[in-house]
Amino acid sequence: MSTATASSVPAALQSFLSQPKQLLIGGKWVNSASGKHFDVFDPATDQVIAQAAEGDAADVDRAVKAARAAFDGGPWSKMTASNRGRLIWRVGELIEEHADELAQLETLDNGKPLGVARAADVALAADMFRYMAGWATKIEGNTIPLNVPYAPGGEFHAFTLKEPIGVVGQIIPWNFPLLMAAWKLGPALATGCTIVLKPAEQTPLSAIRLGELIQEAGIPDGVVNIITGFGETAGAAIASHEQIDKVAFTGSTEVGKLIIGAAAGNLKKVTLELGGKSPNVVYDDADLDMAIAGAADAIFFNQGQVCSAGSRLFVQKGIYDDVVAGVSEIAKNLKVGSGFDASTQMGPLVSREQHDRVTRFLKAGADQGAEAVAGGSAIDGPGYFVQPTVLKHATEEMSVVREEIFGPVVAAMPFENDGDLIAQANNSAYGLASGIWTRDISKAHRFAKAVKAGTVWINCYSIFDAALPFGGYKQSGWGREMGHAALENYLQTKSVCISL
Ligand code: TXE
Repeated sequence: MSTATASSVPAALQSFLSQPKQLLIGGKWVNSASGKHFDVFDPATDQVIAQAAEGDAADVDRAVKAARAAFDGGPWSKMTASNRGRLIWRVGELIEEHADELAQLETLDNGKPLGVARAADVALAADMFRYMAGWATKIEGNTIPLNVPYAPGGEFHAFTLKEPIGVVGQIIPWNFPLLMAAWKLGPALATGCTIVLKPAEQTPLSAIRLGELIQEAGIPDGVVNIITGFGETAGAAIASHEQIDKVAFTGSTEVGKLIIGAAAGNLKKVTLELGGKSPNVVYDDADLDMAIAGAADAIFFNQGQVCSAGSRLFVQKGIYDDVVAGVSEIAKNLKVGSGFDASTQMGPLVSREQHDRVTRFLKAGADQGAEAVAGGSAIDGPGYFVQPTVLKHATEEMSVVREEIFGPVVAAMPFENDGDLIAQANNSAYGLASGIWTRDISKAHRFAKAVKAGTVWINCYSIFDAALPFGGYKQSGWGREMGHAALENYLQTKSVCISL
């Protein structure tokens, strides 16, 4: 591991950053009702780069009224599906047209390497809008033949209507700020819902810029409302609001449980994409070069701040030392620094809190007997950097194996055979993703069936596509995002039955 340095704010962003960052409500950019703002930091330098309006319950209420008006008889509800699809497609195009600027904004606000922001976050976000644009015209009910036992001889024509669920609240995290907004907004727009979106307080900037692009695309006023602010105030107000019909949340499992409680008031529908502690398995018959590089990428990508990160690395006994040495070698040589430095492979963590949280886990791992073969500590500031870390002698009861660290820290553990592997892999409260590296197709398929996880990557890791559903088993969440599965989250089915 070596450290790169670079300057912060790119010239192209200066003008955007110099304007006040307001809330988008009913098609207008407005101050928060309280007039308060909060600081937005560059995680690479610990410097304040902008101030965003601090929305709270009063602003959420204003946004819900705007979203309700746009849904209940507004132009959005009257628009043909085809025209809705065109506008959503246009959002995707505008993201592409502003890709460099959006990538810079993401690097500045989140810290991730610029190349990653451009190739992954921004490209996937554009693709999500385009993919969902196509679905707008393909939301269809069914005709259903009936056989009603207590109405012999009755003739009926029955069918289902698929209707948008209504006003949806969407609360998103800071690890892929623009992309998480796209995952949430895409299907909600395709189905004809209206939205109150709350970005994470650590990274509000790309969502604000996206709001401007959504307006430029011609999405009618009030369809997308954006409330920047904190979770305990603005987020909680969304989760409990009586006029919101559904809430979609991505974040910690702890807050996911709070969302469920808050949503109970009006029984709003809930989908959750929560934490993970995903097993990544290397068998001794794998292509080891590929598996070692894949295992490193599975944990160090996005500074390990990925809910599906391969944070538990299970390696077959005979090759354990070689694989641990290989992943450690990669970790030691990763260039850590500002995301704006072209040579940087790993940026800072997103915030002081996340930095301190990961550092606490590193200390707990060491105290409990895990050995850091690479890394093992924070890097001196000013930014929120930590070393890419490989832990061995990790055991199942350690907090570094049980809990989501959400940082560049992998715990490596040996396994003997298929039987203990499955038991170990499934020994987690989470079930978001998994990976397996083997040349034996039967082993790969057996694992894919037995592992309790929403995604299985075979001889690859962190492959995402707008068409491929993503979501969790167990305490990793409820429901699926992406693919046509995501549309169901935003639809109601109405049965219509006509006596002929
Ligand atoms: O998450 P929070 P934090 C995990 C990861 C990380 C940990 C803590 O393990 O280390 O969570 O991160 C909003 N009502 N993930 O504290 O608090 C908040 O404003 C309504 C996994 O940042 O869950 C933000 O918009 N909303 C993860 C969002 O929830 C509330 C991504 C996420 O913040 C709220 C992020 C409340 N009471 C963290 N409290 C993933 N699954 O990808 C907070 N929020």
